[in-house]
Amino acid sequence: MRIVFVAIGAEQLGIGTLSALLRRAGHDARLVFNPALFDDRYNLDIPLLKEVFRRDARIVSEIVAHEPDVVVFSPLTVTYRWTIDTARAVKAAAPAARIVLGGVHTSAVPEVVIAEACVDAIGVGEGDLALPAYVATLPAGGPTGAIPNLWWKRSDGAVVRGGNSAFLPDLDSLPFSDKELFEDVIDLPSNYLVMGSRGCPYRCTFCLNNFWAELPDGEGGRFVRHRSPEHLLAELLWAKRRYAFRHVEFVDDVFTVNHKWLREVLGRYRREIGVPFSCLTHAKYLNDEVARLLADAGCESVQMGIQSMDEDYRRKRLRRVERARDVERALTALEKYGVRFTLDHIFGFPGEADAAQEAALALYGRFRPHRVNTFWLTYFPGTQIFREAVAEGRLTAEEASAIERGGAVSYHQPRDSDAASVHRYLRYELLFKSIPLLGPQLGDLLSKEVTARIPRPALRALIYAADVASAVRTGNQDMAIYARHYAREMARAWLPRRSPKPPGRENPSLTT
Ligand code: B12
Ligand code: SF4
Repeated sequence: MRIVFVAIGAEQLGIGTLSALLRRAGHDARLVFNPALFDDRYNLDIPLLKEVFRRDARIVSEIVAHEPDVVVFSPLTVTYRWTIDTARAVKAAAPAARIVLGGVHTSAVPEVVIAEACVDAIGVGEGDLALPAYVATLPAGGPTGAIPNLWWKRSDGAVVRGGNSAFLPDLDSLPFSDKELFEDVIDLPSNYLVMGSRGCPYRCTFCLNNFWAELPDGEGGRFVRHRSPEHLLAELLWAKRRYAFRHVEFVDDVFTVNHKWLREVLGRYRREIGVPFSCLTHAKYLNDEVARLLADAGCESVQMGIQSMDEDYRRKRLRRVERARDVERALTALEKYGVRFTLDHIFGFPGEADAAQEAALALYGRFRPHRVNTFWLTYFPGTQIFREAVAEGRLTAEEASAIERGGAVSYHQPRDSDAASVHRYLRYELLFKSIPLLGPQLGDLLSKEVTARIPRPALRALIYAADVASAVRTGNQDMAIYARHYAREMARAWLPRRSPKPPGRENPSLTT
C-alpha cells in the first residue's frame, strides 16, 4: 500500500513512528509537508506574510500526485481546521484514497472528527498497532470487524468503534522514528528531535495527559514507559553517523522522571554521543544530582513549566503539585551547575490572584531564566479546564463546539480577560521577555508607571523586539534553529519541490 503522511509546521515524531511501522511491514510511506510559514501555529502568525507564503493548493496537488492508497493526518487542535480543509480537497480529487486522522485532537473529539464526510477512519489514542492493523486489511477490501484504538466507517456510513486498549507496554518493540521521511524538509543536522519515554506522572488540567492517561477502557497498564538505554542510544548512534547532528532535543514530557534510567542514559550519552542537548523537565524531578548529571552530559538548556505563581490556584485549579520551594530548589540546582533554563508561563487563568504576576516577576528576576516562554490560556478539547470552562459559562456551547472543530484556538490571543487585564498581562510579558537584557534594575527601568502608559499595539511590538534581542544576547539555540528553518523554507518557497520519491531503507530498525 502507498501511504502519504501529511505534516504541518514542524517535524512530528508520531508520524515518524507510524511511518517506520508501516515501512517495516513492507508498505511505501511518503511525506507531504506544509511549512505554513508565518502561520506555523507555534510562534509566528503574520497575516500579510502568511498569505504570501500560503501553499494550500500545491499541498493538495502534491498529495494527489503520489497516487496514495491512504492519506494520514495527525492534527493538533491548532492545525485541525487546515487538516480538514485539506482532507476534503484530497477526497474530492482522489476519492479512492482512504483518509485517516489520528493523534492528539482526534483522540480528544473522535465523534466530531469521524462525522466529517471525507474521513474514512480515525485513530483514538496510541496508533502503533492500530494503523498497521487497519492498513493490513486494505488489500482485501478493508476491515470487517473492530480494531482496537481505531474507528472506521462502513460504506453505508455506520461507524465501527474499536475499544481503547492498554498503553503499549514495550517501547523497544517500536522502530526508530522515520527520520528519512523528514530529511528533505527538516534540518536534522542542526537539531535532532527524539523521545526516550512516553507519558507523565501528572494530570495538569490544561494538558493532553489530563485525558490521554484515561483513554484505555480497562486496565491501561503503565502510562509512564521508557525505552531501554540500549534502544535509545542505538538510535542516537545511528543518527549521529547519518546526520552528524549538532544538537539533540529530548521532547519527553518529563525527561528526568526516572533517575536510575537517567543516570545510565546520560552516562552513555556523554561518552558515545557528546553533543549539546536540551530537554523538558519538572520541578519535582529536578534535584542537585539530576542537575549535575545533566550538566556533565552536555545539557545546554532545560525547559520547565511554572505556569502560575499563585500556589493555591496552581494546586487546586491546575492540579500542579509542585510548591514554590520545589521550584526554587530546582532552579538553584540548575544555576549551581550552569544549566540554562527556559520557563513556561501562562497568562489569563480565570480566578488567579493578581499577585501571581508580581510573584512570577520576582522569581524570574531572581533566577534570570534564559527565556520566559509566554502563552495565553488556551482551552484544548478533552481537558478538565475545557470542561470546567463550559460548566462555569466561560465558554458557551457554540464556542466549545467551534474549538472542537478547530476554530478560535490560538496560543497568542487572550481569551476571557477584559481589556485592562490584558494590558496588565502584556506589561508583565514585556518585563519577563526583557529579563535577559536587563539587570536587577529591571523593575525600575520598566516600572509599572512607564509601561502603563504604553498603548497595546506598541507593547506587543516591544515584546517581540525584546524576545528577539534576548535570544540574540543569550545565543538561544531554539530560536537560532527556528530562524534557520525559516530562512531555508523561505528560500525554497518558490522552487519546485523535488519529485516525489519514497525514502530508502537506511534506518536499521526497519529491518530488524
Ligand atoms: C514535541 C512537541 C512539540 C514540537 C513538535 C510539534 C509536533 N507537531 O509534534 C514543537 C516544539 C514544534 C511543538 C510545538 C507546538 N505544540 Co507541542 N508538543 C510536543 C510534545 C511534547 C510531544 C509530541 C510528540 O512527539 N509525541 C510523541 C508521539 C509518538 O506521539 P503522538 O504524536 O501523539 O502520536 C501517537 C498517537 O497520537 C497516535 N497518532 C498520531 N497520529 C496518528 C494518526 C493516525 C491515523 C493514527 C491511527 C494514530 C495517530 O499514534 C502515535 C504513536 O502512538 C507534545 C506533548 C505530548 N506528550 O504529546 C506537545 C503537544 C502536542 N503540543 C501542543 C501544543 C499546543 C503545541 C503548540 C500549538 C504550541 C506550543 N507553543 O507548544 C505548537 C504547535 C506547532 C505545530 N505546528 O505543530 C499540545 C497540543 C494540544 C492540542 N490539543 O492540540 C501538546 C499535546 C502539549 C499539551 N499542552 O498538551 N510541540
Ligand atoms: S507536568 Fe507537564 S506534561 Fe505532565 S501533565 Fe503537567 S503540563 Fe502535562
